[in-house]
Amino acid sequence: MITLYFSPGACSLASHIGLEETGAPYELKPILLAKGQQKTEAYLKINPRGKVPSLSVDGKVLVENTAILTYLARRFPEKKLMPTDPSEEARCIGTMCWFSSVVHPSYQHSHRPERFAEGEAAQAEVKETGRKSFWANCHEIDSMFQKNDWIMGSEYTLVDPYALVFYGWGVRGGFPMKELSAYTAWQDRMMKRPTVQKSVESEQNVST
Ligand SMILES: N[C@@H](CCC(=O)N[C@@H](CS)C(=O)NCC(=O)O)C(=O)O
Repeated sequence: MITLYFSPGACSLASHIGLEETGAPYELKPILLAKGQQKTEAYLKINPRGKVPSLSVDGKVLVENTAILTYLARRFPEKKLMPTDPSEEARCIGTMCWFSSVVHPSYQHSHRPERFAEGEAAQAEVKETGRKSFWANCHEIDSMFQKNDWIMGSEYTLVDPYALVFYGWGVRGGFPMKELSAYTAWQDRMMKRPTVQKSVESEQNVST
């Protein structure tokens, strides 16, 4: 049995779409960040870091989108969700590592400055620096689509659902995402995929 622990609209959406792409049966367990459910004793037993996503596969827990998406692509090779050529696969992993270690933290700085600095002035500075970095990162993502239909090239991969998370956060954070024409055209393409629609809609239907 495969179980995904997620929170609506969080970065776990990437793993949720990834799982949907496999066509395998799975169950969803909402962990509502807004209600602090990631810090409950029960969830900390699953992921002691108190973060989503977590993917439980027959009782073995995997964490981190990069690891989960790579696992799903390898576990279901017939779905061709990531290249099998080692250097092409490494290019995908490299982009996901950049998402996780640079793009995601830049949004966190702009959204949750109180986690990184004490005092109003310091927090305002962290927030402003975070906004600038996040916007620069969105421009870089936009440039990745200039010649390609999908983020890694001509083929859809599980790196695409991860890039969707940041588009959504950009909209939510009031960034002028429509100015990024290639990223926006790709987002429209993504939203036409039934797997993406299903995952996004099911998260919107979770009562928070
Ligand atoms: N690098 C991790 C990031 C996980 C992460 O920070 N998740 C956030 C949601 S977007 C979370 O669970 N935050 C809860 C908290 O920090 O209390 C990944 O990609 O899986």
